[in-house]
Amino acid sequence: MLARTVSIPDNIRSTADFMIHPPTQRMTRSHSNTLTFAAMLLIGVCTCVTGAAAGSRQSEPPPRTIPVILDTDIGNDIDDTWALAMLLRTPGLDLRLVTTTDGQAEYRARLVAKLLTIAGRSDVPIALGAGKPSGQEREKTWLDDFKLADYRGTVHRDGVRALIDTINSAKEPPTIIAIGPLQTLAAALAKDPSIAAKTNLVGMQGSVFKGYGGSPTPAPEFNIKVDVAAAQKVLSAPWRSIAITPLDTCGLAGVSISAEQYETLRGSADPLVGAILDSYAAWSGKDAATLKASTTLFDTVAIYLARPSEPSLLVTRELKIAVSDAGMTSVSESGRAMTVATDWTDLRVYRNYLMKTLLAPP
Ligand SMILES: [Ca+2]
Repeated sequence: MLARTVSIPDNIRSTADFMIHPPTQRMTRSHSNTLTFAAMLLIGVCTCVTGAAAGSRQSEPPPRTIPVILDTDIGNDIDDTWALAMLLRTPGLDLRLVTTTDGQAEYRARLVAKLLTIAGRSDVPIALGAGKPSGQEREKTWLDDFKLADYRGTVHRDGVRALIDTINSAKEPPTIIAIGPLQTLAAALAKDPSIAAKTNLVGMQGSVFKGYGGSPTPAPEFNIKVDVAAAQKVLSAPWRSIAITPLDTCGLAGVSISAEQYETLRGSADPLVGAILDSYAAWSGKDAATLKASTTLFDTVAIYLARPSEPSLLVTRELKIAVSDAGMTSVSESGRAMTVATDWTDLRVYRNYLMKTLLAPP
């Protein structure tokens, strides 16, 4: 793989010799045309459809900022890595804590720590969460010799306690963005049920009217079926609010970075973008140069759903959702009322939003 060293923030120079993809012309003519057309769409068809939409900075006040806790099984599917980077670049979302979930806490925390270090965000505490080991450590080779002890920020070994303390000490209600199986949140609720009433929950969870890949048949979704009891506990708890993006909206093949967009990312000199692409290559077990597009980026939709900017490209419905013992998340009178993102107004515009967010200056 062709690579070059890049300047990294002063506070992380000693941690590693980070490599990224070579700079190429930042934007080809075709990319430029595509983005120009997308900007026209944003202005003409749905002005300020997103907080980061073209023109929003001129005509809209900045979005209010909300404190956020990210609960992630990063290191399972690669989409958590994309989602964390997107969260760091999303206006209005102030990341206060990252908790891991679904076991393998050390491995997941190291991934978070390296990404935050590259992003120059070692101000964010990392907390090792609950769950039994469940899968391969597919991004392990990207971690090289990066140890958790290399992280200059705070690391909480008792992540469940750190989650509870962070919520209880928050001056305004935080939002938990849950993009993995729910063992850590279930453990926190078991220890201190009072946290629910102080917290908003946004999740990449479930499958209501559609299954994977837009299938008309709903299916037990991964984050639910890994620990159904945890999902039942968390998705019935008395949170201040619950909003989910189920497979109906996050599980579509179009929730991804296209081949053309991928080439634009490959040409970016941004260390965080380089880190995404390199860890994606490690995860896929392929040479970075052979990768042409992203996989489905399920978890990025939860980040989008959590942001305080309005209006949204997501169509939402207020539904009562119950989690069955088989892991189905179905509409039921006995279910918990929540906001469910069931459709997109324009998924192509979301892909452009993803790119704009990922390439935004830190
Ligand atoms: Ca995930």
